[in-house]
Amino acid sequence: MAVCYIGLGANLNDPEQQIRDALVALKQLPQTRLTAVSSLYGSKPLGPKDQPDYLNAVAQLQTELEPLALLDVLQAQEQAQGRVRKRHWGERNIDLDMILYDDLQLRSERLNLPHHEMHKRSFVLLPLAEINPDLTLPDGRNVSAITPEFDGELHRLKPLTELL
Ligand code: A4P
Ligand code: MG
Repeated sequence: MAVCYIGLGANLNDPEQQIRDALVALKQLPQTRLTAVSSLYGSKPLGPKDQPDYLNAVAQLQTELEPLALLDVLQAQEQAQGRVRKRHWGERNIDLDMILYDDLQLRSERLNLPHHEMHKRSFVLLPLAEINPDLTLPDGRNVSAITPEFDGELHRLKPLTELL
């Protein structure tokens, strides 16, 4: 069983419902258990500013799916929720990014692990720290030690634990 963290982001077509639908889908994945889910957070868009604010959350999975098989199901779920790829870092119904897969390090065309931007993103780090404050990041730092740098960038809106 691998422990894996998934970042969820949405800023179109009822973003809260998009995040909830994606979490329900994660819960139903084969050979996988949804073991923790962060609160729902609001954030300003990273990238183009002429797009709506985002809702973000992070989920923790235990899975027997291999990394590329997990990426396949995440991308299928993005498609199922009507994601249309418009522009880099642009608006979307749902974005499902694999943040960490155990401590696997992988660089390939389809999949980079850990997610290359994770250590710069408040909407990844703060929900991660909420789920697992003792987590050690790939650069060796403790997630809780760096989240204060991002205070104020993210608004905690409500728990999602009823989806567990
Ligand atoms: N890919 C490689 N590694 C991974 C991984 N670890 N997890 C490949 C998921 N996918 C991975 O992704 C492009 C390609 O990355 C995929 O084909 C996959 O094989 P994409 O999701 O189709 O395209 P994208 O999302 O436009 O590009 P990118 O670079 O993934 O953008 P991000 O990093 O996902 O950022 N602002 C706020 N506040 N909150 C957000 O959630 N999200 C984004 C998107 C921009 N601004 C945001 C937010
Ligand atoms: Mg993405």
